[in-house]
Order: sequence, then structure tokens, then C-alpha cells
Amino acid sequence: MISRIDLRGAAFPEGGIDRDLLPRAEFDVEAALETVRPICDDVRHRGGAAVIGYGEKFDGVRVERLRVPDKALTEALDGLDPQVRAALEESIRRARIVHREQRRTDVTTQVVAGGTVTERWVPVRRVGLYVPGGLAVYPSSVVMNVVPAQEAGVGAVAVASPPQRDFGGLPHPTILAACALLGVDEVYATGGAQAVAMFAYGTDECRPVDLVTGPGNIYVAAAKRLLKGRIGIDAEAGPTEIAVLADDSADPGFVASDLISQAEHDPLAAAVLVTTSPELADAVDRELATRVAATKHRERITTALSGRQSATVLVDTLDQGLEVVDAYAAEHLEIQTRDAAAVAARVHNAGAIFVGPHAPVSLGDYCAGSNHVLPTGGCACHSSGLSVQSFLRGIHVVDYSRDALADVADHVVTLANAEDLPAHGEAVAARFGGGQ
Ligand code: HSO
Ligand code: ZN
Repeated sequence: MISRIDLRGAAFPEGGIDRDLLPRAEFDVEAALETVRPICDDVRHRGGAAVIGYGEKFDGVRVERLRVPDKALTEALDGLDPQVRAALEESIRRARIVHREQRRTDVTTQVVAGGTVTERWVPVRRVGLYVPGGLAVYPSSVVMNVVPAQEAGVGAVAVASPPQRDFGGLPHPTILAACALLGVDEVYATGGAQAVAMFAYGTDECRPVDLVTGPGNIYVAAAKRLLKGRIGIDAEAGPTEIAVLADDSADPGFVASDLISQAEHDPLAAAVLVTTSPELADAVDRELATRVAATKHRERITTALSGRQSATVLVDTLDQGLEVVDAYAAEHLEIQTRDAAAVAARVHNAGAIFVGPHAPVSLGDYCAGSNHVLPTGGCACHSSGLSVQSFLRGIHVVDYSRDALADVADHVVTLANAEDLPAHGEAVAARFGGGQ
């Protein structure tokens, strides 16, 4: 069900792997821009009425108000299955432990006597977190967005999630319960591009935000791209991906079940096995056949595994395997080899790395303490997953005395003149009786 790319022997490209050699899902955000542009414009001009109208059109339910009443949040928490509540609480607890450590302290550097530069870390004031409501309901994504924002010290956290027809136009009750557990009381029943536009432009019910984070479908990604600049964004999340780098010591059942676990998200999800062992590849194929047939979402999984975005890549050596996974830059990368920690330490490009047989991606999805909002589509070669840092800005605070400025004034004037910007130099000279 999963195709093979054989890079053994002479097939391994000399001079490095070309990214296009590797499988990847088609995710054309550019094309979706034309669809979302009029929606965003409409929300800009007509505000909440437009947001409500698009909810009716796309989610099939018309709401009176976008803001979810406090009572609905409390009721959702009261109605939450106690086991789900306990699991969410553990997920939150572990995420807090990890994210709390990511807080940054201000650093003041004495550049010269009387001259300092301080890097002051300041949280974004108000953020909008998007929580999808499509094929699956992800209260875990509420945790992964809200915890770093709160640990960063963001003052106002608002959540948007699509209205559900089956729940009277409210977002899914588990989403609401997760918000209540995290102490978030500003929740809006809206999804898609209109939710991002609501956050960017504001409406009578929702004040505009500074930053929008969270995963979503292609229209959410397109709206983020369109409105970026007016708002900050985390990333344009694409379909989820798992890559596994394995040698002959890997357990084929573990490998197969992990590939399946992420294929479960989406028919466009990608599962890539990179291995030095053709025997392991064959064994994984056999495991996939039996395990996929026995799992609940087998159609979606079969489509994902047999799609052009998924493959088993055969290589001769682990070094070659590392080249392949670096070129692929997976959202999630598992290392299932001998001495896995040492191999993992050599990886350059991945959203998150899962080391050895007992760290499956689904642990990270829920309860490792790590964040599951990660760069997709190869963006892991330049971007990181969501963290406290995503919600902070480093502001340079420059503090120089008169003497310290005097010491360097000539250099400033010289550079200003070299750039033909004499007024820059004059601004310094004016302090010392010069200039105009
Ligand atoms: N694997 C997804 C996150 C997730 N999994 C949520 C289950 N629920 C993207 O990292
Ligand atoms: Zn997942």
C-alpha cells in the first residue's frame, strides 16, 4: 500500500538529495487565496454580521452571537467525561513543566562604559488561537496553543473554533471544556478564513488581536498568509507528516503503527519510512496490511499511505538515511535505530524528534510535555514549533551616556555619510554643539 523509492547503490544522488525527489502532499495555499480574499474583505467591512453569515454558509449553522457564553463553558466542563478530564489535566501539567522552562530572562549587555543594550522579552498583548473542528476534534490543540501563550505571559487569550450544528451552534463541547480547564473564557464560535479575519480586523464582539496561532485547513492557512503583517502568525500548517528513520533493529509493528497513527489525521497526511533494511521494509508492509484493515479510519489511512506523499525509502547506510530525513525536514521524525540518541543528535531538520522505541509521535501529540504544533511541508528546515518564544518579542533597549555617545560619534557620522544620509550624522553631532 505504500510505494517504494530505492536509493541504494548508484541510485543515491551524488551531491545531495533534491527535495523534489521525496514525496510531499499537494497543498496549494496560493490557489486558496482567491477564495479567502473576498471573505476577509467582507469581514473587514461588515464585521460580525459577515462572520456569522459565513458560519451559516460553510458550517451549516447560524448563531445569534459569536461569543460563547460563560455558562456554556461551565456546562461543558461539568459534562466532561472524568477520564478525559484527568488525561487533559495531565497533558496540561506536563506541557506547563516544559513550557515554563522556555521563559526568557532579559539580558543587559554592557557594550562600553556608559553604554548598554538590554534585550527585553515582552509578551504579545492579545492573541487569537484557532482550533479546527473538521475531521477530528482536537482539545489537545487547545492545550498546545494556550499553555505556551499563558506561560509567556500573554495578557488576553481568545479562542475560535467552528460552530457545530449538532451542538446548537457552539464549538464542540470537548473544546469548550478544554478552554474552561485552562481558564480561557473568551471563546468564539467561528472557523475558517472568517475566524482569522475576525481576529485580524475585530468585530463588535471581538477586539482585534496581535497574533494568530494554531493549525487549520487550507483556507485558514490562506487567510493567515493574506492577513500576515496586519497580524503575526505562527505558521501555515499543512497536512501532518511522520518520517521514521529505522535500521534492522526496529520493531516493524511499532513502525507500522506509528505510520498509521499520523495517517489517521487526513487523507493528505504523509508517512515516510527511511530504512537501511529491506527486510524491515517488507515486514512493515505486512504489518501495515493487517493493522490498517483493523483500524477505525481505514479509508482515510489507506488513502494517506497509498498517496504520492507517502513512501518507503531504501538506503544503504544510516548516513544516507540522515541525508534523506534532513532533506525531507519532517514535522515529526522518529529514530528507531541502534543507539538512537546518538543518531538523533545528528539530525538537522525536523519539527520534533522522537528517540527510540518508546517515544511514539502520539506520546508527543498528547502527553510528552512537548508541543504538537510543528512546522510542516519542509518548513522544519527554517522554523520551529510553537513555544513560549512564539508569543514573545525581544525589544532592544538602548541606553548610552553622553560620554559613551561622544566616543563613537565619529564612526556614526562616517557611516551616515557613506550611506549619503548626512542628517543621521547631524543628529549625533547636534548633541555636541555641531550639526546645523
Ligand atoms: N499530530 C498532530 C497533532 C494531534 N494529534 C492532535 C492528535 N491530536 C499534529 O502534530
Ligand atoms: Zn497526531
